[in-house]
Amino acid sequence: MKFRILLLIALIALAACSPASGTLTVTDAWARNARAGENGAAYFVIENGTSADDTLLGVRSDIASATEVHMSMADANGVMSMNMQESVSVPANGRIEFKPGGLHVMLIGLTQDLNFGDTITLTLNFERAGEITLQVEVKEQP
Ligand SMILES: [Cu+2]
Repeated sequence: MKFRILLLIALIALAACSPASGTLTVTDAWARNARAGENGAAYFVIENGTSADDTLLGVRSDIASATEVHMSMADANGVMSMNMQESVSVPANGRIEFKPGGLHVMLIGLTQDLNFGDTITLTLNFERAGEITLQVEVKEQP
């Protein structure tokens, strides 16, 4: 009997510890190296572990004059262009990958150099999950 109670407690503890269960998480963040005055770019993966749709409403940083969400796309001639995204939908139990050639955070007019090994702070604002602050390392594309 005592053993059974302990087992039950252990199971409850395990359930409570399991990570991304029922939450929205942002992982695998990295940023390109760039010089002050240039534009930088940052990438990450959003995983919505909840059963409700969410929306990324915007991103903030304090190291660029403007921080925007862009989508890169190629036209029929293979010429790449970028469109600013007012928001990005993150479906329930869905995964949105920001990566080179696709969605990215554009750091427009960097106010400082971004050197390999540096860490920058990005704040993502979600409709449901609220604000998520990320420490983003400047590094080679993983
Ligand atoms: Cu861009």
